[in-house]
Amino acid sequence: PSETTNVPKPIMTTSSPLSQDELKKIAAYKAVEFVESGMVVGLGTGSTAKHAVDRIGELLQQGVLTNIVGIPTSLKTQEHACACNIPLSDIETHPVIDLAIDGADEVDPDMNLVKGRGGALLREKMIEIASKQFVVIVDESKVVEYIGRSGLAMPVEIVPFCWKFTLGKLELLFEEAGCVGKLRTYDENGEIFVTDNKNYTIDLYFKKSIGDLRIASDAILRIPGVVDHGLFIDMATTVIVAGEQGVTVKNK
Ligand code: ABF
Repeated sequence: PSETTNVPKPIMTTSSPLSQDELKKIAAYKAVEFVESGMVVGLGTGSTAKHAVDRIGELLQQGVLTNIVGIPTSLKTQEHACACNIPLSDIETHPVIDLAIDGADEVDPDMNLVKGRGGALLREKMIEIASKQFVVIVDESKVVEYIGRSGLAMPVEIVPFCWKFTLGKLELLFEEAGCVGKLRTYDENGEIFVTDNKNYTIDLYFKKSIGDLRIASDAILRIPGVVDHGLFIDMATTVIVAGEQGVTVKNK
């Protein structure tokens, strides 16, 4: 059974609404309260997770936290965590992670997630699956009734070889959901986005629900050319949502 606690909003300096970035920061700071000295910590990617990395760096600097080992989920996070003087390692050296903190693009009522719009889904999944606790941090705009509800992309990382073939197979798989796949590019000039693992990303858009998430996940992974996808099913152990009314902490 899940447990939900409402924590009062920690920052109330003005009556004006908090920006989305302020909400992300509130969620991130709340998650860092779960970090204890001596822990191996998975460091997420994206603008929300960046606040958590900043906070861990700050607490290390102040001596409030000691002996932390960070496991970055992307090259970008690695660079940023290095700049914050967080000692880093990887899952070959630390195959068991105490706690990972990361953002998400969608969170459903069962704490299933869509991730990967930040382009780092594969390393995120490898690291977060290896984590005893996985704390997801979002502002309230990411909370959805069902996966796909936001109308935003569900990313799939694929090998570059004959990518149009793989894109076609993905569209066919979700034909009934009105799926359209788009190869991710950096910008309108069409330069293809390349992941940290030298792969491509297909963003899938659906007109209808994709139904059972486990069936969808297994079917995507059976397509040759697919490396992994942005559905994170039954992985989050805690979801922290920051909204105008305060912070909600939901545990599995
Ligand atoms: C990563 O960053 C991704 O899995 C997710 O796609 C994205 C969320 O970005 P942001 O925190 O910038 O909204 O966690």
